[in-house]
Amino acid sequence: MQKFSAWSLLKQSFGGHQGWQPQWRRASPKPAYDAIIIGGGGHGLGTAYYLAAEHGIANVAVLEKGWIGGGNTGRNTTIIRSNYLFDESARLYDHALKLWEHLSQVLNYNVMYSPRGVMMLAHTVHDVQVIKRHVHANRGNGVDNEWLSPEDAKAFCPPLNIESNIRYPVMGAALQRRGGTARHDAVAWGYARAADALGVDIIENCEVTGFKRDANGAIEGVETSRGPIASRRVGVVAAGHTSVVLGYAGIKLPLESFPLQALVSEPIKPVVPCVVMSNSVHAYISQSDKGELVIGAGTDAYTSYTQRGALHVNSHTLEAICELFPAFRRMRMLRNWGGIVDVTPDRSPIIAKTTIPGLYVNCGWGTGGFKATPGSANVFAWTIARDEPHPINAPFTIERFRDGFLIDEAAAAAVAH
Ligand code: FAD
Ligand code: PYC
Repeated sequence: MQKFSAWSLLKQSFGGHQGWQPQWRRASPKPAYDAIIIGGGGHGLGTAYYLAAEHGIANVAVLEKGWIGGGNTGRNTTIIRSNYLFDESARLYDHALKLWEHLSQVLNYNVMYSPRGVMMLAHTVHDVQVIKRHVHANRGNGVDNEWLSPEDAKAFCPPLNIESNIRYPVMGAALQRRGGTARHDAVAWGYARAADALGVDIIENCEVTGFKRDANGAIEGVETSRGPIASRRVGVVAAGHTSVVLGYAGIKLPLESFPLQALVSEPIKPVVPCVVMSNSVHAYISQSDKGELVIGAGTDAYTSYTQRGALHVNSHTLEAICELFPAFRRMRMLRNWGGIVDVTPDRSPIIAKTTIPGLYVNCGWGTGGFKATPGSANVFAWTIARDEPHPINAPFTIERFRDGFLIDEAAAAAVAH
């Protein structure tokens, strides 16, 4: 493990990426690797890092069609929590949360994980019942979560409006204190730098366009915009585009891709001390270390690969935010953007072997995969290295959609995400 250095954290926080130049920007792919990872987001880079760090497989290439962290990893609103209902999900997301707690030290790179608390608001009797069910299930699984009265919620987040005369009055909230936020691009860069130091090749501007198979149908490499590259093990982690990539191998998955967007306000002094989420009004908010209010909504209603969403989705979100936080009515939007998320019918991910020997897939994180990054990468590396799932990702198969063993966070959702 690399040593934690307060000086390097300080340099990264205040001096960008000074002192470290990404060597891979000049790298060309080698003809063959022990493993290839398609997709240079946090999950893909993390997978390469854990393959090298925990399984001794360092002759790995991460192939990214654009630039690392340019997909959803660099577009999300960085909410981290593990308050999922089902045992399988709680195990997976809490595995990730435990890794978040030490990630800056392990990577010697400040990912700015900030456990400032994630509060989920209840506005109806149904919300109260569903959210309380989550609190009890979480506690039964050893995951922290607690129920707050409206007054306690306001004490935790003073700008919150708990007046009873608004459209969706706050009837209480669940609070996961270990939940919070992190700096998204630092997660990609931190894993990239650590993987690079262990010998992993990170190849940007390298789009995978097909697979090569041997006479038995097993994977023997990929076709790319920079030529063919050989490997007997290929992991696909191409959020939003998984169906396209696996389509090159003739595999169909139960996935749909949707735009999801977010926005930030002009920066202001610290005023929102935690993350506040509300499913009923489709809005959530936190404040970045730069001072911007970070605000997001649900997905658009139609499928698309456009990386931008419909304007009315933002308008509805902002109406809700202004009711819950009247003090923000006079704030201005600084910028907005979108990403493409791929969604399974039960809103749980797939982290699994495929029917093709040597081909593995990690997808279907929908609107909620940032929080899972370290845990997902960690168990996916295990799956690729050992050709069998880690006990934590064993339930997250493709076959569950055929056999009916769904992990139906969609039906159980206290939040849409
Ligand atoms: P990505 O970072 O998207 O990486 C996949 C990479 O694959 C991309 O860089 C892409 O260019 C590359 N790729 C695709 N096709 C190919 C190809 N053919 N060849 C080579 N490379 C290819 N999650 C949370 O937990 N909390 C949140 O608050 C949250 N907010 C969100 C807000 C928004 C607006 C969005 C869009 C998403 C949000 N998410 C959130 C979801 C989260 O961002 C994703 O689940 C997560 O980042 C996925 O990470 P990844 O590494 O799998 O994907
Ligand atoms: O998964 O917590 C989440 C989330 C919030 C916003 C988008 N995803």
